[in-house]
Amino acid sequence: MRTVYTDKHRLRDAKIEIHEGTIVAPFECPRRAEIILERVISQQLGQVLAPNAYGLEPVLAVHDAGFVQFLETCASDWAAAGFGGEAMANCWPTRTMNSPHIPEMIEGKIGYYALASETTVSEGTWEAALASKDVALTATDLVLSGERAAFGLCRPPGHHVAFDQFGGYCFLNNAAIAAQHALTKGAKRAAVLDVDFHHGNGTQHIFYKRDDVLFLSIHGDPLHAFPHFLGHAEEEGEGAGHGFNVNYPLPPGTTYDSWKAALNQALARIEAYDADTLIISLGVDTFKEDPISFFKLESDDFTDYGRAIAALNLPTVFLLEGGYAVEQVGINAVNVLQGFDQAAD
Ligand code: OKP
Ligand code: ZN
Repeated sequence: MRTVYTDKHRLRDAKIEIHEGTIVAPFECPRRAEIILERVISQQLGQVLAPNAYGLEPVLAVHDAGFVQFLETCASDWAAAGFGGEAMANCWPTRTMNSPHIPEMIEGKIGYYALASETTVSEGTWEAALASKDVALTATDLVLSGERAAFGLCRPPGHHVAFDQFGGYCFLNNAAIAAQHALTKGAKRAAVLDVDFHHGNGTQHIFYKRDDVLFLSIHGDPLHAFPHFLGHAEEEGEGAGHGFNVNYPLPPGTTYDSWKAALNQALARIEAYDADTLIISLGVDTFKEDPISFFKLESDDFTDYGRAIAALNLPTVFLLEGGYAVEQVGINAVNVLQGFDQAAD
C-alpha cells in the first residue's frame, strides 16, 4: 500500500512533558515518524507521497470553531502574555466550576480547551497538526478513489481530541476528520477501529450520538490508564448512536491471546454493521516494551492482526496514533501494514 508523509510533522517538537512528577523530553517526538518512514522505505511497502492541502473545512466538520481558533493562536497568545516556555494548562473548569464563559486570558483559555496538562502547545504545533490532518485526508482520498488501503503517517496523533478539547499528545482528531470526510464524499457507514493502547476518547465523543460512524476501541482499562475518565464497556453511545460505540477495556499485563479475542469481537461487530469504509487508529503502543503502556504484544503479533483486519475485505485507511518504544515503532507499525497487504486480495 501507499504511504502519505510530510516532514512538516517536525514542526511539532515540544521540549517538555509533565510525566510522573517530573519534566521529561516528550515521548511523542519527531524521531517516531522518521523511524516509521525509514521502515516503510526499507521494506518497500509501497510508494511514499506528499499530502494535498485541504484547508479548514473538513476540520470544522467535526471540531468547534472557537477551539480551532484557540489552537491557531495559542502559542503566540502565550508569548504575547509574556509567558515563557511552552503553553500548558494548569487550571480547568472542573465538576464544581461549570459556566458558559470562555476565559479571555490565555492561562484560563488553555484550561478551558485542554483535557490534560502533559501536552504543551509549542511554536509550530498548529502547522504540524494541520499537516497531520492533510496526511489523513490524502490517505482517505486514495482509498475513496479505489485503492484497497493507504497509510497516513500522521504526526502529531489525534484520537484523544474531542469536539473542543485537546490533550494526550493530540491537537486535531485525524481519524474523526477522515471518517467525516469519507461520509461527506458519499460513504454511508464508516467504522473507526482504534487499536492504540489508549482509549480513543476524542473519537468516541465526536461520534457518540451518531449511527453513521461505528466507533470501536481496544485499550487499557481507564481505571488503570490514560485517559482515566472514559473508555468503559458500558459507554455504548446515546440516542441514535446507541449501540454504535463499543469499548473493549483490558487489564494490565494483557497478552496477545486476549487482545486478539477482543479484536475478533470488534471485527465481527464491524461486519454486522456492514461498514463501507474502515479507518484504523493505528497505535503501536500495545507493544510489550512500550514505556508508558501495559499490554504485552510481540512484534509478530502486529503482522498477525494486520492479516485479520484485511480479512474484513473493506477499503481501509490506516492512520498513525501512538507508539513510544521509538526503536521498534517502525517494525511494529509496518508489520501491521505488511500483514494486511499479504492477506488483502
Ligand atoms: C497518546 B496516544 C504518562 C501518562 C500518559 C498521556 C498519554 C497520551 C497517549 N505520564 N499521558 O494515545 O498514544
Ligand atoms: Zn496511545
